Amino acid sequence: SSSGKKQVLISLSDKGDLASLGSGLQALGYTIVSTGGTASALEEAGVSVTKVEQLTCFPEMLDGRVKTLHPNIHGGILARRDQKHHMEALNEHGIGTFDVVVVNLYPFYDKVSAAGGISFEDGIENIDIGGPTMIRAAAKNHKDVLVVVDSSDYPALLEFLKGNQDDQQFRRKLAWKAFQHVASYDSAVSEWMWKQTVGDKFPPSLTVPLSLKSSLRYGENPHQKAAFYVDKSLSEVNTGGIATAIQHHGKEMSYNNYLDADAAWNCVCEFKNPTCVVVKHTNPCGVASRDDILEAYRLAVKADPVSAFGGIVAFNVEVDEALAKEIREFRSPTDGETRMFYEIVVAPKYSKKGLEILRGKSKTLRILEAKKNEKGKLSLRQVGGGWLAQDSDDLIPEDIQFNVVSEKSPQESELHDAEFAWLCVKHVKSNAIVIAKNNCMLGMGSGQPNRLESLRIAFRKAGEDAKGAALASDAFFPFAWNDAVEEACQNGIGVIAEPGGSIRDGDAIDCCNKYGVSLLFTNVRHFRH
Ligand code: 93A
Repeated sequence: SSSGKKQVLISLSDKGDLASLGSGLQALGYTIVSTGGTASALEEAGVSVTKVEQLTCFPEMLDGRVKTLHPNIHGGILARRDQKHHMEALNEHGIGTFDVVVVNLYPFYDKVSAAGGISFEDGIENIDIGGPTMIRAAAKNHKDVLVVVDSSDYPALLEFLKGNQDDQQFRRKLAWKAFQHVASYDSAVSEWMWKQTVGDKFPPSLTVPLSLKSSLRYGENPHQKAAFYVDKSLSEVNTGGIATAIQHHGKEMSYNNYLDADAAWNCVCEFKNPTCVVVKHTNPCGVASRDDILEAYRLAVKADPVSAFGGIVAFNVEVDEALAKEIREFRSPTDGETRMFYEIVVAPKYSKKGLEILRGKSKTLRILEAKKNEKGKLSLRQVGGGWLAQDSDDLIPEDIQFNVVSEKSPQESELHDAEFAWLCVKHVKSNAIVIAKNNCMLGMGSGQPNRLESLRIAFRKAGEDAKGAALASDAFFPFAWNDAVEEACQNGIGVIAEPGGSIRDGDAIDCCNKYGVSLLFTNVRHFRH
């Protein structure tokens, strides 16, 4: 400062940990300058503080819109200490320098996304102007001004100030964080503003910056570097999905682990009854719902034990002691001997005992506790030079009509099987065919460049069990005769569910009528490219 005393500027909306920060800085001999609410909070904590108005010789104006926007504040942040004329200018005007700036912003995102929402006017008033200005100024001049935007950095800040070694890396890291913070803040404001002009209609404004969650050991393959980012909005409000899952145990999650766990979790969350889903390479290879979750687990593994080995097992119910034991002990149905091995178990909850038992299964087994994905999220995928955006595929069976188009009507149980198969097929990569019966997926064919091939794979897996079962196809059958529909009928399928909408629909209907099979048109498609 002009008097040579070390000064820190503190202006916080989130006043968590303020008292310890304030007393820590005071103990180190800093003069603390603060805005109204922050100053009161510091005084209450017994920390002496200089009010911003004393420096600006201006009252807070315009309902607080102008508090810190003043040369006596910004001169003290932005002046270059190594430029003689900068320091002379400060002296001339009696402006002191700031060594540290600690600011967090009006909680704009929380306010506009609060249940019930807020009015347009309130949204506007929650746009912080002075705060980002101080943060950006301090971050620009980080060589001489430490900028802190995150309360988890307070201890490191105090440690740094105690030592007398300078560290430009530390300063740069804080500056990086500061610019990230302001960028994510402004993108939240801009997205909200966009919605105020176009409503929730497409296309959305896409400015969401991502925040780095962790570096990954490698990508899809060991020669590819990789990292995991989360939506900034995700880290601000703790929403669901695999990105916010808690890992209780096991080896570090890999790039492919995240993809597979996401697929398994998304699929299992579709079901209302206790369900187990086994995923391998992002495709469900076993799905079963049962009142008894132990049985559901065994059935899901049995559906394709070879694929299930080394797979991801997901549950939509708590993993308790009995289930954990079953996961630990269950032997591969292929040889009846080898204990099943998995990469990941994911569930909404674990009992204490359940977790303890699973931990004992293997050192590496990743145990994830996840929260349900939020509906209505945007789905983004990268292509060369750009991004594709779409609504996530949130359709549930209740949204879908299963219209009977064949002469034969399905029995109640067949209709139920068709619905179950339909829920599964949504999560299988196109071209997708699922065969299911009695709340259990018996076979699936995925990712083949033609539907007939997927169908053949599904039947091969289902074997004799396919008789009387339901078959779901993620898109319509382009040709019926001598093709997929006929082959399904010949294999003894009981009911077929498909979107319909092909110019050859008539052929498919004729074929089902010839074989006495029920055919249901859903009018919706579940491609998954
Ligand atoms: O209204 S502002 O955009 N104008 C300003 O000049 C200003 N200065 C600080 N917002 C401003 N702030 C913000 O006030 C800070 O970013 C901080 O979030 C908040 C702290 O206010 P108080 O100390 O009165 O609780």
